[in-house]
Amino acid sequence: MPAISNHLTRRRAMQIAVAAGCCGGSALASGPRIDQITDPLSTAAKDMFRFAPDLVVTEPGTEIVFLNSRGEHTVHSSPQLWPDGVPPVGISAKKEAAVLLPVEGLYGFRCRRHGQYGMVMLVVAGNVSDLEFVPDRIARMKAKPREKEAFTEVVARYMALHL
Ligand SMILES: [Cu+2]
Repeated sequence: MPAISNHLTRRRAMQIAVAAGCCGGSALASGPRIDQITDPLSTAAKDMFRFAPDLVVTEPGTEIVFLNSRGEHTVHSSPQLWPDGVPPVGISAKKEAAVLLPVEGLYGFRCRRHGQYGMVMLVVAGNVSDLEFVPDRIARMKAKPREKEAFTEVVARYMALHL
């Protein structure tokens, strides 16, 4: 990329960041922010539609913010990977939406449209180390194989990185 173009891009990014900081007026949480991405240059469907990041480890009581739940992407809780007693989540047609994680546990999220291609993500709130129940829960999901694989992969990544 030519230097001038790079410079302009950075400058524009700075302007946007400053504007958001001074005048955004948002009452939303400042917790982890999850973007929803459509990448038409990707060669694999699982990368073409994705949450970024797709793994967040945080504490109970955190609010996370989902961006770009518009047009084609949604954020829906996965009932099999969801703490008991916590209300389900369904976000669509929102530029920005906060989700409170009230208790310790695993919070699985999927895009209702692209979950079948593996567009899922996992939030771990608290110190969750007993994951023996997870494979059975994933097996019982009413989901396409690719979605189950994606949940299995992200849970394995959490275990490898944090346990
Ligand atoms: Cu999607």
